Amino acid sequence: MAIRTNDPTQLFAAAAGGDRGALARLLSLVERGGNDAREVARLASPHTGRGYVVGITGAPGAGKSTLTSAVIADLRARGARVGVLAIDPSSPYTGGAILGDRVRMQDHAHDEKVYIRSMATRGHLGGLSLATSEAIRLLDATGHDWVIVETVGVGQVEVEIAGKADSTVVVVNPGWGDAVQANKAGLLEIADVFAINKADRDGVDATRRDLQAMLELTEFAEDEWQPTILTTIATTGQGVIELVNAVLAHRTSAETSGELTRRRELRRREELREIVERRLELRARELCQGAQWDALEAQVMSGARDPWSAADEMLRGISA
Ligand SMILES: Nc1nc2c(ncn2[C@@H]2O[C@H](COP(=O)(O)OP(=O)(O)O)[C@@H](O)[C@H]2O)c(=O)[nH]1
Ligand SMILES: [Mg+2]
Repeated sequence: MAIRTNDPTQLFAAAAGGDRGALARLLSLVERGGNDAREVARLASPHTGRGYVVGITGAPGAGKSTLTSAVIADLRARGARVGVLAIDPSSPYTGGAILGDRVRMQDHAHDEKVYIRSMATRGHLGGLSLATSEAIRLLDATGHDWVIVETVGVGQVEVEIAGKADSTVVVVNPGWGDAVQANKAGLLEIADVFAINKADRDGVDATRRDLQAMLELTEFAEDEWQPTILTTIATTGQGVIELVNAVLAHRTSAETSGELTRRRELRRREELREIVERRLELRARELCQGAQWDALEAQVMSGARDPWSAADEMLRGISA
């Protein structure tokens, strides 16, 4: 029976028991931000750490959604429960890209053990980045063995989001320059596995050479993971088993070396810092208005007062 409440505690209990409707509502609370989102974070936190987070990133049209769909099929064949977040900040409101993602993943629409969500982040306190962290935490805490996060790897925020994963797959295409573009976007640094997708097209060898040449410029420590480069044809599923195996190999390596623990600790620390910064930012915006502000602003504008001491006076109120 569908649950008809917006109480986070009840919703969380239902979602943990496999109720997808309850999970959908919790994710909506997360997207909206505010007190309910905080409550969801509080409820989910103690139950996290079991799910494994895989980021799939790359340029628009590289085949990320098609590849994600094929990866879901493989993980399902291995018996796993899978949650997917499809994030495209370049078109948060039009829904165009999101609709495309939906279509490409609709093979799994009726699978009870697959949950796919397109993220919209209107109004969330910390924007896309914090909302994504929350949503990952929620999917992890509600029993998803794998959480796949599809992001467009263009732009600093997007690359940051891609970096929230335990393993990151960077999708490039054959042909001259694609690997170079990925490098410029900062994707080389976060890649654990490269998938040269659309390997049914010309130029696979050139792209592979480009990637290898760029990786050769990177210094790797002796026990450090060196990114795997492999080829896929997402539309037929070719190479997808190998891709999942490469992610599993990276997972094993990161678990053994302690890198996974280190990455997760770093992520939590970054998130904490981000929350503090966002809240201070909001508080600052609140401070820069009202009667006291107007008076000080007028004094500074006329030159009667220097801006530093005026700022000091305003900031005295910040702890209140
Ligand atoms: N020829 C070919 N086309 C592909 C392959 N993978 C994806 N596509 C096509 O590329 C287009 C973009 O794919 P999509 O998964 O939406 O890319 P995204 O924007 O990275 O998520 C679609 O028309 C797919 O059918 C592939 O391996 N080979
Ligand atoms: Mg897509």
